[in-house]
This record gives sequence, C-alpha cells and structure tokens, in this order.
Amino acid sequence: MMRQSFNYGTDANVHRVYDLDAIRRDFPILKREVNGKTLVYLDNAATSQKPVQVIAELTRYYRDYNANVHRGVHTLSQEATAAYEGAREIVARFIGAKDPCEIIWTRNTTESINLVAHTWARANLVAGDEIVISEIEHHSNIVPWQMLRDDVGVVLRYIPMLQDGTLDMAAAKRLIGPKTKLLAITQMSNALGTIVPVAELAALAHAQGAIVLVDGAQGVPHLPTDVYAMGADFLAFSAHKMLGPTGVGVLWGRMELLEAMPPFMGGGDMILSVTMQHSTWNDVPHKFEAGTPNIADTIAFGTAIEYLEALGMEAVRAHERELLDYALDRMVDVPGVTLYGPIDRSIRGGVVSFGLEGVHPHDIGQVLDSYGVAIRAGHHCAQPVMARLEIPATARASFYIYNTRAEIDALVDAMREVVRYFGGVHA
Ligand code: C6P
Repeated sequence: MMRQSFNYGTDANVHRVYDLDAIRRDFPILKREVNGKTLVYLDNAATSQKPVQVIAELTRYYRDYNANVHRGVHTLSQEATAAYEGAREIVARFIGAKDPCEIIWTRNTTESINLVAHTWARANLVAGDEIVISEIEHHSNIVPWQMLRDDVGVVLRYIPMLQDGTLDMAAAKRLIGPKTKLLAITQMSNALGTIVPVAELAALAHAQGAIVLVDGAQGVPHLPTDVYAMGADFLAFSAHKMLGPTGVGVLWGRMELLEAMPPFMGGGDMILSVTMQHSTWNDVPHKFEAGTPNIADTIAFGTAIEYLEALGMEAVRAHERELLDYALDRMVDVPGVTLYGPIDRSIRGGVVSFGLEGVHPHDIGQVLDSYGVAIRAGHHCAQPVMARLEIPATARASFYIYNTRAEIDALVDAMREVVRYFGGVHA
C-alpha cells in the first residue's frame, strides 16, 4: 500500500508530518470487519474511536492505582488525585484557559449546558429576559432553555438558518438587543457541519452586556479552540467525540461567573462544611462536582487530548478540510444526490449531510452498513434544521483524524449501490 503521510504546514512553528498510517495503527477497531468488509467508520460526529494510548490508560488506572480522589492520604489516592487533576490542566491548556480550576467535569455536553441552565440562569434571569439561540442548535442547546422558559418565563429567540445551513447574521444583529441576557450558540452544527462565526456573535452579545455560552461538542474536537479568542463565557464539550471515553464532559466558565453561581447537585466533595442545620460550599471547581467522579475516564481523556496535541489541531483541521473537499467533489456525481450545508467550504467542518432521491436516509444507512460503511441517518437531534429544510432526515458522513480518501471512495461506491438497489429514476 502507498504510504500516506502529509505535510499540513506549521503549527506553533513546529514542523509536523501527518502520518496517517501511523495514526491508523493506533486505532485497532479500524481493522475489524463488518458484514465481511473492512470497517469504514464515518460516524465520528456521533462518537469518535479511541486510540490504544487511551485504552491503555484506562487499564493502567484500574490495574495500578485505582483509588478514590481528594479523600485518601494513602499513595494510591494521591496518585489518582494527581492524574485526575492533571487532566484538568491538560484540558485548560488545550482550550487556552488561564486557570485549570475553571474546568468543571460533567458527564457530557448535555450535562454541561444543563448545569448552566440550572445554576447561572436560574440565579440571574427573570421573566422577560431574553435568551438568543439559533435554529441550527442540537437539542441539548434548545431543550434546557425551553425548560427554563417554562419555569422562569424567559423569552427564547432563534437566529434563523438560511437554506445553505448558515445563520442569518442580519437577523442576529436585530435579535441580539438590550433584553438579551444570554447567547447560547453552537461552534459547529452537527447536522450540516456549518462553522458558526462565534466571535462575531459573541461581540454583539457582549456589547449588550449578555453572557455567551458556546456549545463546543462538534467544534472543540475538530478546530483549534481558544476560549478568549472566541469570546466565550462558558464552553461545553464532550470527551467521547475527541478520542476520549464516554461519560466525561467539560464545562469551562470564567472564574468570576463560576464563583458567583450556586452549586448544581448536593453531596460529597462539593461542600466545605456540613452541620445538621446547613452546609457551606467548596471552592470552584469542586463546588460543582458532587460525589465520586468518573476518575478513570477523566484521566484517559487527558491522554486523548495529548494525542490531539501531538498531531496539532491545525493539522487535524487541514486533514478534515482535505477529506471534505475530496468527499464533496466525489459525492456530487452520485445520481440523485442532494448535498446539504454551506456552499463555502471554508466554513464547513468534516461533515457531509446528504440524501438520495427516492430513498429514505435510514435505508441508505442500512445498505451502507452492509458494505461496512458506518454513517448516521436521522434528524441528528437537530429537528429544527430538518424542519427548515422541509425533510424528515438526512444521511450523514462525518470524518476524523484517521479517515482516508480510500474510505470516501468506499462510501461513494456504496452510495452508488444504494441507487442501483432502490432503482428509481437514477438506476
Ligand atoms: N451530537 C451527533 O451524532 P452529548 O451527547 O451530551 O455528548 O453531546 C450532545 C451534543 C451537543 N451539541 C452538539 C452540537 C452535538 O453534536 C451533540 C451530540 C451527536 O451529532 C449525538 S446526538
């Protein structure tokens, strides 16, 4: 096989070679067969695969230093605590945060957003205050705000989506006004791959004195991310979409906001003192982390980030851009195909949502699976996007660091089989 290594330029003045073969060797799952074919995993927006380094770290924790954190004076507990708190430092560095104490561990992006809705929002918002979100949000960044609206009486406003999946920025300028108290916006659409101009929107929100929450579930795993450059006050994301284990999420917040917020859940670790009458709260971040946390997975998440750092996020982005170009150029020739999402490829992540005329996306997904090609079909937990496009669902291929052009060829070949199988005008 031809060796696959690419030079994606410089990142922080370090010259890197993107060695795709070496990367793929770190992901044993990519060698497995599905329905008699080598797996082609193109469902990375749902969850990414995990490298051996992450899997090994999980084993190492349970084998060598399994203990609870923050509680024991014994060696194992100290080792576990050091590794667990070390992961906090790694995450802070990765997103450009000043202080590791601003990193709060949650279970996932969904819990991170709900934490803000339950604590900051309920402490700071009153009936009539406005929250601006957009029509391209994942349900995780819609439903918590609808629940808050129903409880508190805040008003929810949506920045409209244009037909190509970008946001109507003129409408955004009108919607973000003096009543806006929170802008909650995605960094990248999971359904269409649209990269949102977060910094521009954040500047509009800050000019009105509003707080900005960024849903980084799809952005942080794929784009170089700096919390200050993007103008975020809160940033939420999930480990499992960026080589890490399931069950670990991050909420980053500005320290002054976190300090002023009430706790989320009550219990062990989040208190300073408890009497039978009342309790006082631990410092940030522990104030928000009640009970024994997900220690092993959090430590292994640190390993996942170190893996991404070694590649360099500029190179990750360049690789996905290259795959996106190749995929769009090839997929557009499949008979009866509709490609959704921005025309301008520079504002797209490695996500291609598509349809095939006369074939339900679930059927596309099923036939593709029979060729070993894993994609997602459905509304992608973004039903307002589907409503705006007036379709029930799409098929979605999403790329990550280990995907190759040959895998996109396999996708396109399988798409052609779908067309042949279901007949119709294009067979
Ligand atoms: N999107 C997808 O297939 P959790 O499930 O909490 O880790 O992430 C929720 C979430 C929030 N925001 C965005 C933009 C997302 O894409 C997701 C998860 C997956 O697209 C699963 S529905």
